[in-house]
Amino acid sequence: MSVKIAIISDLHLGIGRNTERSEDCWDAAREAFEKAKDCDLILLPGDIFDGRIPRPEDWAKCMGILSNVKVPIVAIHGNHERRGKGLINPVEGLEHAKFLKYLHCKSKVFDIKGRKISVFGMGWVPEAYAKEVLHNCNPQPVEGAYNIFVLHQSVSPYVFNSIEPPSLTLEDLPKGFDLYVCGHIHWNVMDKTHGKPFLIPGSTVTTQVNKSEAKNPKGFYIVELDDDVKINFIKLDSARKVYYKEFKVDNNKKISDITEEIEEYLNGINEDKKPLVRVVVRGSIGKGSNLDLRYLKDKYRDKMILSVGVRVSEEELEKKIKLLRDVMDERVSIMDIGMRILRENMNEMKSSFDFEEIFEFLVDGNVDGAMAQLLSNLDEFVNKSKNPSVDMSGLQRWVS
Ligand SMILES: [Mn+2]
Repeated sequence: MSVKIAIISDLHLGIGRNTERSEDCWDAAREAFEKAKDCDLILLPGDIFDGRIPRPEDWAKCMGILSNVKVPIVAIHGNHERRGKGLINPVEGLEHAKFLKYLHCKSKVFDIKGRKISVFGMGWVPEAYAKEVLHNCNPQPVEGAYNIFVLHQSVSPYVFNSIEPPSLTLEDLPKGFDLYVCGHIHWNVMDKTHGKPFLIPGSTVTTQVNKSEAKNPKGFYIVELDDDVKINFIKLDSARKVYYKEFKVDNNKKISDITEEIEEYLNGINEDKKPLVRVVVRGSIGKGSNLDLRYLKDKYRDKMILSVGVRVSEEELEKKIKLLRDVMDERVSIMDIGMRILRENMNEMKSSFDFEEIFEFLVDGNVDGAMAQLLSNLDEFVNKSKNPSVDMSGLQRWVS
């Protein structure tokens, strides 16, 4: 008898609230679970929720969906759900309510139709630490089981965000597993490592309108274990179509020609459900030319959800704009940039502070926790500080 495992990743429940797309993540989640209902096990490789502190409305809807699932669910947390030490992340929250089994640096064996299925899970950690954490976890396959290894990281060559380079490559994943599964990346991938399948289902909902997401359908995997292993990608019909197109311009092109070209392209798009359309204009235009395409969004409002990017500038400036855009698109980058700055500053002060812990307290708005952590290290800090320019008077006020 065959065993079917559904792998549904990056549901991002709660994304796009108060926008035209607020129901998209829920439509996708409902469709995915509906299409997975004859499966025997459901694997969620992180970013179930879009936020680390979901709103009650999102909890309620999510639990409504999960409460209809009759088979075991196993999950890890993604970068969107990670919280500091000692704090409960929302995936753990779902485990407390018995909706699923939560794994972080551990495994769980399921007995399904007389077969042993072992899942080893590692939730998201900042990319810089992924290799070390993986090494410390020391994942081992379970003998006599079908062994699945699941994580939520960039795994080179599959990189979510160029700001945060991966420390892991496909080759670094632990040997001896039958199937490797990765969340985090929002487009679907079927590759191999150590001679076994490496699957990225991609997100069920479009989070960024870019080239990769435009040419790649939304959906999830069903892995069917019989005498052999069958892997099927199940497309989601509820997903909005995504269109992405770049227009090149140069100094010789007239503004009216550019707008005409873009409108011609937009006029050719016709979908029942408003598609997500992104148009990007690149190149350089003559000094003083005013390329303002904001009117397009209103003009096509009834036909599509349109965003327009105008990237006409010199190269160095363009790089900086890209960095800013990436930062705006992905919250984790801000966290990582923040953490990097904090770490650099603290290294400069030659302190032995646990900057990561302090940063996590700050991210969670727990200023008291951060302060307590600072104060507990203060004596050591004062003794060790070799930097006479550090003004300690402000901090010492707190301990006196
Ligand atoms: Mn994600």
